[in-house]
Amino acid sequence: MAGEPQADCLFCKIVDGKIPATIVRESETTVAFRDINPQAPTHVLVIPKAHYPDAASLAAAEPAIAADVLREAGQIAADEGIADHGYRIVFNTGAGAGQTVWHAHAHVLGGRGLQWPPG
Ligand code: D5M
Repeated sequence: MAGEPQADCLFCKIVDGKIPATIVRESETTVAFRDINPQAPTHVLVIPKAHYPDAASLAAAEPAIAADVLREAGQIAADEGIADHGYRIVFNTGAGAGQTVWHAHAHVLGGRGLQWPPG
């Protein structure tokens, strides 16, 4: 069923505490943890606890939780001290855009200059 945990999903396992992660924030509906392969001095992933394969399907099914993900991303940027200089929230969507984990997640990136357009 949509939103239910998936046994073979890495990020569902992090939500369940079955795989360790460096958790920086948690809310009723979200978890945020440091990316294992950081691309910037601050690189945190914010995920919904519910399983949806990407950000668009999350927003379509649970718009309030999608908003929670964005609010948490903004709070993390403030807490990490990257908000004043500028930071990026990225939802890679689809393999062609670099998505490798099929559980919706926002990358929060900052602490260095960020180029535009992204690669
Ligand atoms: O982003 C998926 C991201 O997930 C990628 O930047 C690595 C990160 N990742 C993968 N495994 C882990 C664990 N175990 N902890 C923390 N971060 C992890 P995508 O946009 O799908 O390419």
